[in-house]
Amino acid sequence: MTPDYARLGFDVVRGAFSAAEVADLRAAFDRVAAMAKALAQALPDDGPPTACMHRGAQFVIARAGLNTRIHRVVWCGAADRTLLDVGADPRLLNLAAEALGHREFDHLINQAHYKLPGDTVQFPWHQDSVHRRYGTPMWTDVDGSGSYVQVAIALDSVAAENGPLAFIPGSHLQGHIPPREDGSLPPDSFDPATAIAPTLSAGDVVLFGPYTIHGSGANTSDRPRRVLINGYASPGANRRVYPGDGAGRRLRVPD
Ligand SMILES: O=C(O)CCC(=O)C(=O)O
Repeated sequence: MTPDYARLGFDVVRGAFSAAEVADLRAAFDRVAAMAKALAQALPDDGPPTACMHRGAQFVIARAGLNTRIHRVVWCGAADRTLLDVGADPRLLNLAAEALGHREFDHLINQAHYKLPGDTVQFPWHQDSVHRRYGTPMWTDVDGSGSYVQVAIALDSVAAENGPLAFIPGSHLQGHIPPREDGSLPPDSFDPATAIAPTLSAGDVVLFGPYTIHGSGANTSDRPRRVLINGYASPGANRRVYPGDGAGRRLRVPD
């Protein structure tokens, strides 16, 4: 575990992916976005975000007139092999190994976030432990420090104006915080004024643990803020079946 990951609950690895690799991932995002657009034609105008399974991935999308709002594409790699393969990239697996202290994982999350200009998509402050179903029979923190790590690859440069991921440094030290009935975190559990939103270049990677409070606001710029997110769990932690063909596959750091 890097010192920053241990102290802050997140860390940034600069230049993990080359410009050519980023170009391939962007092309895959474009192919998946074209699928989302075609699927959205069947949705009512201005309806709520709707989950549609297509080619083994779950598209959570809405239609606004001629525009498609892509909230997320869950297990996107089922729909586009390039995105699945990068989830097994040794660079990511080595980061997960360093964070979790072992070399084998259940690959739970392989998710595309687009945050295109004007799409208003945002992610309120939360801990990923809630999404992993902490506190239910579906999740056990087998290693006592979260048993999960999430790694986001930036496909665009990220700054204040295009909806950066922001983290509350040190918030992971509180462990899991039971959310309120509406799903929000208790206001006394963190101070948003302390948030850090790392500026990223395309190809940088940011990793964070399941107890690190994080979120992101709307993209108010005229350029996208795409990230590919992969999430790895310690074997034995998860008992939930995730949407997507092949989700939850077992991966190992190559010898
Ligand atoms: O893409 C984002 O800005 C938010 C991602 C996030 O909150 C998550 O993956 O848990």
